[in-house]
Amino acid sequence: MPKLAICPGSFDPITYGHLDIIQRGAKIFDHVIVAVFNNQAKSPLFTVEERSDLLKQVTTDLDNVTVDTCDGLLMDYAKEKNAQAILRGLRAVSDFEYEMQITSMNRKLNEDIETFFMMTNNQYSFLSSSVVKEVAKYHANVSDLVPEVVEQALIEKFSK
Ligand code: COD
Repeated sequence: MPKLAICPGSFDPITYGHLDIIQRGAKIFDHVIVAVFNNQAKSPLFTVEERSDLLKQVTTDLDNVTVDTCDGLLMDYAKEKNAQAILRGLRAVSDFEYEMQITSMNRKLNEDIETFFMMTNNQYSFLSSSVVKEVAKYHANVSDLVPEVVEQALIEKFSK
């Protein structure tokens, strides 16, 4: 049976750290669905549609990756798609604690779907969407942190 993984996140906006996890995951799984969640707790800068549009643009070369938007519980979504796995990235110990909590809850909700973690590439271990937004707000160069279309979208957002 083809192995399908859901790579969920806020992606507000997508960074090279996210993209690295998606690209590496696409080499392991037959298909990866990148699911953009409307995580209101994080007061997003970009709408779900804007975030998913940016993701689509930067993953066009990955044939086995699709992008979708989602509201509601991750495990409901994963079951609806018949996914076998959830794919997450790990940067630091702080990520680990948060992921342990979420993974335990997700396993309670559906124990048939496994969560897989991939260690960040060293060069992206400090990278987060929050850091990117913080520096882009002050018009600093973020070209080595995010793809060009994302950099342009940030410039537009912060010029308003
Ligand atoms: N290197 C490697 N990985 C990275 C990097 C980096 N530089 N930056 C981020 N990542 C990883 C993150 O660790 C994460 O795995 C993924 O990329 C996405 O990151 P974010 O920050 O865009 O997304 P999150 O962590 O805000 O996503 C949280 C969810 C939206 C997945 C979560 O809130 C959720 O599942 N919501 C749905 C509701 C639900 O089911 N809740 C039940 C759980 S209790």
